[in-house]
Amino acid sequence: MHAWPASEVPALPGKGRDLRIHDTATGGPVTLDPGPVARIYVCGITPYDATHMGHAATYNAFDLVQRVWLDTKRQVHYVQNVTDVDDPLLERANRDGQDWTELAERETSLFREDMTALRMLPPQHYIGAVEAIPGIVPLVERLRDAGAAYELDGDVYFSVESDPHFGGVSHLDAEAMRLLSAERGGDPERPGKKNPLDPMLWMAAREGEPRWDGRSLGPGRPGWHIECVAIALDHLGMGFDVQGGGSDLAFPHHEMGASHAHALTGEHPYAKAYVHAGMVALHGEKMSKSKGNLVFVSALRRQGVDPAAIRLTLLAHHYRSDWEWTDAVLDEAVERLARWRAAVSRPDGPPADALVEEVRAALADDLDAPAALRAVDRWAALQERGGGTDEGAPGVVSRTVDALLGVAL
Ligand code: 5CA
Ligand code: ZN
Repeated sequence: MHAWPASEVPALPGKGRDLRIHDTATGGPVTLDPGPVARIYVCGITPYDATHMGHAATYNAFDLVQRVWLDTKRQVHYVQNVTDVDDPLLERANRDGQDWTELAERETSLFREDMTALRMLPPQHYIGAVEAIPGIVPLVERLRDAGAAYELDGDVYFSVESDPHFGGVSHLDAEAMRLLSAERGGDPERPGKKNPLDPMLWMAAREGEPRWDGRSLGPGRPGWHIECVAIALDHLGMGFDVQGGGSDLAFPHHEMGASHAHALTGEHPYAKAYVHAGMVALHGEKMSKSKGNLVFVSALRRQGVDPAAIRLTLLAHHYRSDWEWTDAVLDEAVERLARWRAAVSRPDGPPADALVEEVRAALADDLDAPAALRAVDRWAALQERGGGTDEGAPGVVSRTVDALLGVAL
């Protein structure tokens, strides 16, 4: 699949800082030390509805990770998937009497437009579940042949007990895992499973549903977790730097993904850090396609809201906190954007060197974007009061905000 166009990332004076970030698996901060090419996998959308602010907030967090790395002069190898075949997508297409491939294509196109408008850096590899199937089938066969998977009425399940590290990403107790598994695509109630938590790797063809050649597995379609593992192992390999997604993916998705990968390769860890963004809510509840309480990026764009203001709204919240989308938080961002634009529109202003370092320090410390915004606010306030005559300082501020925060002033 093609991704979307990249906006340019200006180079900044001085030296970038290494990223210290909260890792769900260890429950604390880790300082990442990627090689010259940092490797990141971020779980992509299931394209049955448009991009909402929750999605945008999560992708914003991982865009910042990349901008911090780029500032250290590393290259970034970024992979993202599109879950372009799965139960919720097929159910929505069925409900609305439309072709599931057309629905997926339409929503994926809209996602690309939204990501472009928000200046999110594109992945080098943007891979659909459907195009990954030829790579998924042999992995499921290998897991089965190694005794890490078993068949149940034609479906193939992964045995969580085959991985001694199982549980090491989310650290939940058995009851919590069971509840979340039922809520998030698992089937703990299905009789005949070795462990109720065992997730499906390959689903035998169902009447009226799309199917693919599964070689020795028979016709069917892939499970969700193996999709991301197949794509990540193919393009990044084991031990990549960051596995990213919203906090609702820690269990079961990232837990199962890590287990699949351990069982397949005999290596540990799958990712050096599991990084999870908080949930954005609307009217007190997590924004979700299934509940329909959504604010769409595309709808705001159509109403004429500047994408830079949308991005500033996301940046005003720490990526790990859960927060509520309101008109007021957007209004604040619109005002901030206007203040910043006015401040950089003059040829000179207060010195900017310290600001570059403040923004760097804030982001390197677990992506503290709100602290970065406060630093820029302080500079803009000084400028407003006529606080300096440094030639070119506004240009430096503008490039800093662009390079590190993805906001074009
Ligand atoms: N296709 C899978 C991942 S492989 C999936 O979870 N798709 S999704 O469309 O449901 O979500 C895409 C990304 O947005 C995930 O990282 C998810 O955790 C995140 N996300 C979904 N809802 C919210 C929300 N309300 N707030 C923050 N992030 C969210
Ligand atoms: Zn995923």
